[in-house]
Amino acid sequence: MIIDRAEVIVTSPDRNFVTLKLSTDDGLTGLGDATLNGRELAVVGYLSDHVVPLLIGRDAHRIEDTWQFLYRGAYWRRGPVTMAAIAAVDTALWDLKGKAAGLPVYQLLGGASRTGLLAYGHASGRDLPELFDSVRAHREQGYRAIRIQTGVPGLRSIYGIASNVTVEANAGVRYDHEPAQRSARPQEEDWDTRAYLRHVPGVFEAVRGEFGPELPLLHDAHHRLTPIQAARLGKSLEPYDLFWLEDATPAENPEALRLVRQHTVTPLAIGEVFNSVWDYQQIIREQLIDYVRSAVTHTGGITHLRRILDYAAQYQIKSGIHGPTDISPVGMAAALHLGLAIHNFGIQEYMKHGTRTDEVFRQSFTWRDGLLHPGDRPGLGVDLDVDEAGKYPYVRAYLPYNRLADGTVHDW
Ligand code: EZ4
Ligand code: CO
Repeated sequence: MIIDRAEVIVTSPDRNFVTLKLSTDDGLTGLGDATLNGRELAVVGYLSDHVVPLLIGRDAHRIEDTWQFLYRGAYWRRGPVTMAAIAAVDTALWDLKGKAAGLPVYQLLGGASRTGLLAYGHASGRDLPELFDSVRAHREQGYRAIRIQTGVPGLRSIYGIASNVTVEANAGVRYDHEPAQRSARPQEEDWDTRAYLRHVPGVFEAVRGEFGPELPLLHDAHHRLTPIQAARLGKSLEPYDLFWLEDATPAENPEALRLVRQHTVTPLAIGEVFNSVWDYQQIIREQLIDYVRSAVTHTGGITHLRRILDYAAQYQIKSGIHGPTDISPVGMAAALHLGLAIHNFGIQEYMKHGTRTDEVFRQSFTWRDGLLHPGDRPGLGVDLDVDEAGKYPYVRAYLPYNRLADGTVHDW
């Protein structure tokens, strides 16, 4: 199984995706997701200019060796661009190995540890009536766990609220919680931490009042709080029994979670912008978190995320693999195979992709009774329709950013 072709495919059906496609001399193909939201072309360059030439002629069975060769061999280790590129190679090699063995990837990882993966969706609303409608719509779609994001009075637009994009290039396209917007420059949003901290507990009180105590509820603070603010939020949300509070503080300073932990028993999740086991080392060892949020796509692939999750398992820390729309169907499939196999699965984030995306990437996962399953086709179970992908060239898109009332740039 010698790699004789490697192609980097960029397509933008509903949003941009970067996919690595490896072909072997015995006629098999494998896919890996390398999408880095808002910085897609950096990974395209890393792969095309520096990695693809090294892959031709390699034995596709040697997954661990290829991982170590790309990681240690680059000398410049870690970082989102490098780790997304390595992830794409690693994922494509697992896809190939599954196809060569005639087995779905989860079987290669040890087999199923459960019948399906509990998944949560993203409900949001600018106000309570809109939020309640969104929660109801998600329950009708079968979701058994729901993330709650809400508008804050006085703030125009903030992270996590579905909106109709008004920029000309994308007029009329509804992005359900898809923050990257197609435009020449990033959108500016506004932020006020005190207003947010005052507003959010009342929203959770109302949601519990409307939907009862059993529904698992999640919330994402998206790195915007200081440690003491995050501690206060965690404490004020305790009566509403959150499944988790996500990204309470910025990722650069993970030991900030120590202070948060001292003050609240609200479970903590972090890691969507982490990219290696070393980012997690201290907070897993000190048991400062409850859920690991990394995506397969941004954390060096199935091989490396498995390593992080095995380490986390020793401390009763579980998976909460990142699954927003910027993870392609290939990256999602990798997450589902990994989540089905590991013992310390927690929950899987699941946002539906648009119909054009589903025509480019033909998937075989199932969604039944609130549970996801990757399916039983050999490999990852995703086919890329190259002709369909070719209809949608790259479109420049950026994530938004925040400014405070006085004009200061704030964490988004
Ligand atoms: O903002 O994936 O929990 N999910 C998230 C996402 C991230 C986007 C960034 O690309 O925080 O919505
Ligand atoms: Co998040």
